[in-house]
Amino acid sequence: PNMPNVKHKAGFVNIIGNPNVGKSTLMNAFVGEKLSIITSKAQTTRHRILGIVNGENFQVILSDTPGIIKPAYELQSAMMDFVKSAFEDADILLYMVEIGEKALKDEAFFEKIKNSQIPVLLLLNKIDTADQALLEEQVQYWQEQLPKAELHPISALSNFNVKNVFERIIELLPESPPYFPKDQLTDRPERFFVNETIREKILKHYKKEIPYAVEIETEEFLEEEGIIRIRSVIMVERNSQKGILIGHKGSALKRVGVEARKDLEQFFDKQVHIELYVKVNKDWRSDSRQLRRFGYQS
Ligand code: GDP
Ligand code: K
Ligand code: MG
Repeated sequence: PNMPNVKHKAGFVNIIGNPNVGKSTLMNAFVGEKLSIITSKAQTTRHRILGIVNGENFQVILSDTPGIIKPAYELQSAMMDFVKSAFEDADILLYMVEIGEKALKDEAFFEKIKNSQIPVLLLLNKIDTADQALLEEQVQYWQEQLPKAELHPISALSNFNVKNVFERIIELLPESPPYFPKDQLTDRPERFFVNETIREKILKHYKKEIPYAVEIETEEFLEEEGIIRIRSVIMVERNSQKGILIGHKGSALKRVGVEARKDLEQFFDKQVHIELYVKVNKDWRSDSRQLRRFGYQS
């Protein structure tokens, strides 16, 4: 039921910060669904992903973004364009840092945050790893670094103080009608979550450059009664990577498939059949046509 005398609030709340500080973990905590994949490796998140939290009188449109890095190849430049766009349309910025973090990997980004005209919530994450003395020292340090920002110590992983931050976000949101239908959870199609789930398993099980050289394309997503049938291609940059990915008698690839299927069955709440194969797509990471095709450039 509508409450006619309460104004509706809506806006874009964009999470930015260095790699691995916990941005995707926080986004999932807010949304209550695993929209963003999480691993201990940097560059896990490659896209800007929207997670929408709807309430009767509000719509919070969260953006998870890749960690801020200095781009070394074209894919990484495209990733940083997603971060830049997150600065441009934000109503509220969530700048996330982690306990013990000091180095500013990109001064220009930091200056932008410092001089931001929109509200910045400075989220000091992973406080579950700090004792009282370290926490106090860090709070003081970060408040000095960004005097205008409103600092909130949190633990995204153990959900500590996350609810308070969310309530503060709602207070700060501008009055606006919703931007998306109120039953919508994200801007991404189902195939995107299939691709990301597979990529998460590859990040988990392969070392060195393999995870950074893969891109996933889901060619088939057939929703039948009681089952979803999925066929996805894993693209690598070189033949040598193909062999590593598949493994002895296909064992390594099979493990990826089994684990991805389990996660996707939970995500879609339905039985899933998944078929994976590997293809070489030479140097796709530096090829702007390929990058466009995979949704990294507009
Ligand atoms: P992102 O790269 O900023 O998106 O970071 P992720 O969300 O992928 O998390 C990076 C790593 O930090 C993962 O291993 C997370 O489990 C871990 N992590 C995230 N939040 C917390 C936290 O509050 N406490 C601790 N101890 N670990 C966290
Ligand atoms: K990560
Ligand atoms: Mg991430």
